[in-house]
Amino acid sequence: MKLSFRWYGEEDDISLNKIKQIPGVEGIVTAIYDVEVGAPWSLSKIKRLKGMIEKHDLELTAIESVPVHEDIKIGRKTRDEYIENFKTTIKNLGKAGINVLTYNFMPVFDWTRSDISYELPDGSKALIYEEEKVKKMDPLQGDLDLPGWDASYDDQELKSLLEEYQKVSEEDLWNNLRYFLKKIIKTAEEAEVRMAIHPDDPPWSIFGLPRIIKNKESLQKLVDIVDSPYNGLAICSGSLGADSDNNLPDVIKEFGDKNRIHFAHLRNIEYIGKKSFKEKAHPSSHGSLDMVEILKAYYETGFEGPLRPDHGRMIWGEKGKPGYGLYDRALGAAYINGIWETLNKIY
Ligand code: DNO
Repeated sequence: MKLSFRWYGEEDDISLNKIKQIPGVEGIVTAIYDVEVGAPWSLSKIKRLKGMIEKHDLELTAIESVPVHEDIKIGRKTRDEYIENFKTTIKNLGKAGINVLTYNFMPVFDWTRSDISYELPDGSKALIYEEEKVKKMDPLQGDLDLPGWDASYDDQELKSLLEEYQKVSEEDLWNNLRYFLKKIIKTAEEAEVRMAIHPDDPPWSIFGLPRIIKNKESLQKLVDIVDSPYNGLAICSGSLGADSDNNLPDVIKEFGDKNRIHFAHLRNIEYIGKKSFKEKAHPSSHGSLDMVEILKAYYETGFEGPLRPDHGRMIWGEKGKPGYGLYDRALGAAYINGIWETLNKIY
């Protein structure tokens, strides 16, 4: 694996210099943030981004993410134009030599929590998802604003979008995803860009919206849509792992052996109810997921793609983007690095 770190571009308070100082980190995952959702990414912008990263002796190991326009997810008539734009972005990424593209197919909202600053007993602040609280949340009231959410809608637009989704069933969403993949995977193959879908986070429906990428069965359904290694997965331990019925080492072995995992996110959570969890520090001793077993599964499948620590808590008084401070993620990177080094020695 290539140990990587997420960076939010030039606006990020955490500089590439600082990231470079984390032992073992060799890759950066990032995106272009100043292009409107649905518009193509130009080759010059991509090259500029890549150049900035390489100047720090780091490698741009994955794009996270290219957002998929809602017209594609809803299946509006205008989707073809956005699919063409997406293809242009894939081609340009390929021309720049960037080979992993993460995306997701979650309607309207990306990852969701009920509180982004929940105080743990040690005084650190973590993200938490409590089903009862989320049920009472009104997305139209702007209770929350998370880094993955598209903030470009005004209230009216958001309201009509949510209304339109009332008519979109899970099966419709699958059909729209199928339509999208059938159109883009050939381009991805030609450009040598591996598509990696991120699972829904959490892996169940929220705010009455359909969510479909949530377990082994749905991952299988996804890879079957187009039988190509370029139609692959980003496995996020914290997202899939939020459902305790998902067995992560088993999922990793299954799809890793088939060369369908192109990107890995490592995060620990602690179950506090059937559909409720707290985000915790990375070590297995702090949460419900066994990180050694998860990393061992990647190791055994010969995983060579980017792997990054996912969300961290806010510790030592740090303030920053929810989940994306420096300190706790750096501790996570060091922990992952230590396990990997050990696996290398004992195998
Ligand atoms: C959350 C992230 C997600 C992820 C997208 C991928 O922290 O893992 O926002 O980047 O869902 O498209």
